[in-house]
Amino acid sequence: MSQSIEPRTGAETADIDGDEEPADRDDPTATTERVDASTADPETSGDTDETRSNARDASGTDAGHFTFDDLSVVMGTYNEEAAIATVLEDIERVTNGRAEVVCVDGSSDRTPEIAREHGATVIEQEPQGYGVAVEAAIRAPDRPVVVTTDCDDTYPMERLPAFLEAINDGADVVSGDRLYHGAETMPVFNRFGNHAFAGIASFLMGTRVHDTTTGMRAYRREVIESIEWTENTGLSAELLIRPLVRGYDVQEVPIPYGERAGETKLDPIEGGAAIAKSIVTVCLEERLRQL
Ligand SMILES: Nc1nc2c(ncn2[C@@H]2O[C@H](COP(=O)(O)OP(=O)(O)OP(=O)(O)O)[C@@H](O)[C@H]2O)c(=O)[nH]1
Ligand SMILES: [Mg+2]
Repeated sequence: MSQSIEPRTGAETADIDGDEEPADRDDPTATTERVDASTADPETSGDTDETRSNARDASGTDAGHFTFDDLSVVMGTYNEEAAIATVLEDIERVTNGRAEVVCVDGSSDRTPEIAREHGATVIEQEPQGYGVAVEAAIRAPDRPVVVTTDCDDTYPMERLPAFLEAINDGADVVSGDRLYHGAETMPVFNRFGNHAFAGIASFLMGTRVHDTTTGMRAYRREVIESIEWTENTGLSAELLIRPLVRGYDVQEVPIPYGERAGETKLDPIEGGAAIAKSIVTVCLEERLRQL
């Protein structure tokens, strides 16, 4: 199934939740719409989280009827032996084995073997950082909807139906917001940094966003293919910022965030500095592009 996507002109200054931060986050019912996953897959739905949208009116625009057969779930995998079986089993269960799974792998442990045993397509690549792996993983399949995730059991694969449903309702990008529910399993330094990144990006874009560095998002493939990506450690922020400033319908959906299984691959100081630099660079590039 394929659809043509045009950026929505005039959405550049739209607020992603249309309201001030404190009121909205304390009272989600005030400004949010709900995502009902039931039409994506009745057996695995049940998501009740709220969706914050920058779309003034998403009705009737680019709505589709994608199923799990149209979905690729992709990830970079780097020595994720402790988590990969759980992550792939969750995807299999939630999508009834219908989603395609692609892992771009740089591991020296048994991660790629476990991935293949679970039916994933494995692309081997020297470890070169998060963004190099994830961009390759996003580009490898050709299904029209792509979901990224980390292979560390932190992200709720149970929400895949809700993400797909939001795409079917007209979203171009659906972004899992880990900070909405507090992200208590996230190290305090990272949590502080992620709030700061969202604040900086919001200020520079003139649009409120809440979690710029989340690893779990759904994208329409055409959006991915229409934009040139430049960042590595900061790719996650770039994948949110460029579509948003260009007027695509980007929605943030609150998600729970679990404890990481296995070792982190991100150095908090070095990685954090790289992400901050990416956010400033990408926001300024996109604002200049608007002139
Ligand atoms: N192939 C490949 N995958 C990578 C590389 N760096 C990170 N990854 C994967 O990218 C995903 C994100 O890395 P994480 O270590 O979870 O980074 P993070 O989410 O910022 O940090 P945590 O809070 O510890 O989860 C994981 O699935 C990693 O295995 C790399 O150089 N190559
Ligand atoms: Mg992670």
